[in-house]
Amino acid sequence: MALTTNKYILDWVKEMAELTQPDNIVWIDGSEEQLEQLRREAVSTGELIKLNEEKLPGCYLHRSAINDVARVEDRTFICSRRKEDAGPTNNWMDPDEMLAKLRKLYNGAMRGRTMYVIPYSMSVVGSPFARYGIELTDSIYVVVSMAIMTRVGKNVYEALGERPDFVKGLHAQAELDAENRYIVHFPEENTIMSVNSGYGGNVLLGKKCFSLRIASYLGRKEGWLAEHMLILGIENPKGEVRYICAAFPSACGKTNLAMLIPPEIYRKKGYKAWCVGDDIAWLRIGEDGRLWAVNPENGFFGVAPGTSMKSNPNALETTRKNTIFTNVVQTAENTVWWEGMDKTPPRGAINWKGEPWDPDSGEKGAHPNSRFTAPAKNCPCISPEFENPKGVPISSIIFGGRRAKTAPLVYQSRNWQHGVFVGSVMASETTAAATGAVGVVRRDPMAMLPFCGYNMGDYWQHWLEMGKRIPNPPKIFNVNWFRTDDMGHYLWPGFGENMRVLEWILARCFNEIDAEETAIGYIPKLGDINLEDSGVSKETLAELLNVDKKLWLEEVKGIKEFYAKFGDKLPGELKEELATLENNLD
Ligand code: OXD
Ligand code: MN
Repeated sequence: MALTTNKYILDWVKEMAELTQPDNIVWIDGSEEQLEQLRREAVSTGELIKLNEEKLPGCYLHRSAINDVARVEDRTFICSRRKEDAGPTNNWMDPDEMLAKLRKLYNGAMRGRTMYVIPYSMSVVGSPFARYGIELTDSIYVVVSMAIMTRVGKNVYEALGERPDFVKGLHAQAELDAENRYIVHFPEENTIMSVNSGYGGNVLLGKKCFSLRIASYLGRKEGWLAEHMLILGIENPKGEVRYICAAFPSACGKTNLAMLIPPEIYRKKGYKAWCVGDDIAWLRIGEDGRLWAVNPENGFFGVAPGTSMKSNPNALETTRKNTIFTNVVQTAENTVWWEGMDKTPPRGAINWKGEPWDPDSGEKGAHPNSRFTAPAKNCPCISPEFENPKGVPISSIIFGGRRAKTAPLVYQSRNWQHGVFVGSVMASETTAAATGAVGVVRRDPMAMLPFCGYNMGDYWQHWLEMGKRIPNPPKIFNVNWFRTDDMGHYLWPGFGENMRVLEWILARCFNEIDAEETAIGYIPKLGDINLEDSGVSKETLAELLNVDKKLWLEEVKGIKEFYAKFGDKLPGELKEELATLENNLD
């Protein structure tokens, strides 16, 4: 029975059911009873595998189809009415043409199946930040995963009332046909359509599709920002908590930084770190003139491989109950394993494809993009402010990527406009070879390349406009944990040691410390990064902070090439900043 009287929802569900023709429609109410019943049903069909209840209570394993294991950027579309509104970094098709194509794929796609109607909220239901969505899906995996990643429940209907401003999301697994897989956004219609996939990033529509692509579009219209950023609070010995947001491309350690454990010398002094979010931040200007952030999600969809007691004990602890694992190794004792968890791969285990696996075969047991979907409240360092509907005030925005050489360990932009420039030219390299060969640079502005729901040039302009409206804006920095020596060895230990850099950043934000000016911005004075017990020498720090003008002139060339794609949409302010950089390097 329908759980709402909202006419817009009822009409849309009816229309989509007529198109996809499910045998049944089940309205999800968010109750534990209903979710448990669905988990049982999924276990009976093999869609979920119940894991060892003693070792991993409430945990399940899911295997996606072998051809369906990652986000598909080449099949992801922004179908705005005008092509120029999608811009040069997005795939675009005329919305009517795309709809005609999709209708054929959805036609009868749920025959013999059940359509689940999931009401969900991004952010705390009823809060000023909250935005609501309804996802229609024929996958129980999606229902139970959405119940971890978002706030699912009947109260969404109450909060929405009779209003039409919810995000419509339609997902059908159809044939899981990779040739006809589409992840499509109609920003002007508040609509997302996903077909022929069952992989989380393509089908948990609250995440990338809504909270970044649609929300970035809404943010521009309404004067706020939806960003691919973690949110972290650093508590000092006086008990003050200062918050940062940080944007890094995939595989640059966002979840690790979000759950950072400060080094012992900091813990002894009373420093603590609190995770507010690991992937998405919605940012608004507060009444006090600062920028405030909420994490709209309610869980973590983290990459499993590499997560260990050493790299991220908090993440590992987060996954010890009520978690859904996707495409990891299933051990003989019905627990999970992945590469990088420890040094002893299990014997007699089953690989991500569901086949018996021999660790000596040279084949990986877990898929490199295997995932955990875990409730945020499981995280040992989850911030007490996680549920605060107002969010947290942001002192610093940090951009970063993986650069073997060019970018120093840390530098500060001169002001907001320069900071937007720094974010707009963000880049990350494919992993450098051990010989020190430099990888291929991919530009990934603000780590939003695959997630910006409109023209990236307009997006930069929006950032610049926001800066003019924030009386007390966060200071903007760039970090690079991945700088290497000429042999290709990392110079910086990373992980918890990154606290040392955050300490400098926060001290800069509160005008507690001086800095040195360079051609690219401010860098720390050599004595101002605490190296006690870090194993890093002052000489190494000097190398980490070195700004090589020759490399930066090369960088300028790359930026010019990238900027040229945006034509008239490139804001004049960014052209100015590029010219200033070039001048400073002369
Ligand atoms: C990503 C993710 O791909 O967070 O960025 O899953
Ligand atoms: Mn992400």
